[in-house]
Amino acid sequence: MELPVDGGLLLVVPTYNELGNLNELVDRLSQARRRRPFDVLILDDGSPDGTGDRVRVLAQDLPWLNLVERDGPQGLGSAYRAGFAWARARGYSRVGEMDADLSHDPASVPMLESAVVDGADLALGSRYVAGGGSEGWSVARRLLSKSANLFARTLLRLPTRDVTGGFRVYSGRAIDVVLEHGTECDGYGFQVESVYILTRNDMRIVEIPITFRDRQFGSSKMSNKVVWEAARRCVQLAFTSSASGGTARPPVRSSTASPEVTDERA
Ligand SMILES: Nc1nc2c(ncn2[C@@H]2O[C@H](COP(=O)(O)OP(=O)(O)OP(=O)(O)O)[C@@H](O)[C@H]2O)c(=O)[nH]1
Ligand SMILES: [Mg+2]
Repeated sequence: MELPVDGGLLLVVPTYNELGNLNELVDRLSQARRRRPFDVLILDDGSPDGTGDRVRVLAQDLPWLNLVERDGPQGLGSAYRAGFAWARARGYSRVGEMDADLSHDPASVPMLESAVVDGADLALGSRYVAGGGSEGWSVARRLLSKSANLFARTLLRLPTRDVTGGFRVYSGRAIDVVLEHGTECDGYGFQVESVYILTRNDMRIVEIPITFRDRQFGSSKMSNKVVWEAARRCVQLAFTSSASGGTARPPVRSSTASPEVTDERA
């Protein structure tokens, strides 16, 4: 009988113009993986500031650091879809996501991964459970985050407190479900879509308190376009769900998962 092999964790980190954060990010990832080893994929969309070039140099001495480069900015959601498929095609059993701007502390990666090893399908770094929070944000930015969460949670009837947060570790089967059902958003709406898909598929989501810190270097890619995209998608999903009496699972679209993926271990 073939024994199940644990393919480990791949942490996907999308980057666009994050050169000012890169050295510290890689240092802190190196430290975190001493507690529990994991691999990292930086998915760079042709950053004009040379982020991709710098990652390529660093990766020469760090076998756990991988780089995928695309031509131009295609959005966070698109980067994650590509990174998730890359991970599963290579047999990783867990997949994480984290921003490159140090808003998420790499030291928390092992804690999130442990929750998945212990049986969660999604361990979500949460600002909105006891012990979690955010630092350095303006009142307006705080309000935007809280209202976006309230809007999505209410409309889609989601029990998860922080549905927009992007510091997460998924089980392999959760990643496969997200890839199979398909997501459309390219901004933070992607995070909401993933929670929605997993909730409707009865997957186990646990929230682990984290402190989010506003970026110190580089600029935010948050825009009105991204906010409207998320709002529109929530309304669309809510209508699809209520048209079917609230019992519908998200519509299955053509799979974006690589056909090479045969790993069912989670
Ligand atoms: N590959 C890729 N990465 C992106 C793109 N847009 C944003 N990112 C990265 O996604 C992560 C989150 O982007 P941020 O600009 O910090 O946006 P945010 O965290 O949603 O918003 P803030 O809370 O304002 O920081 C960062 O690591 C960005 O570099 C993109 O089009 N392509
Ligand atoms: Mg950010």
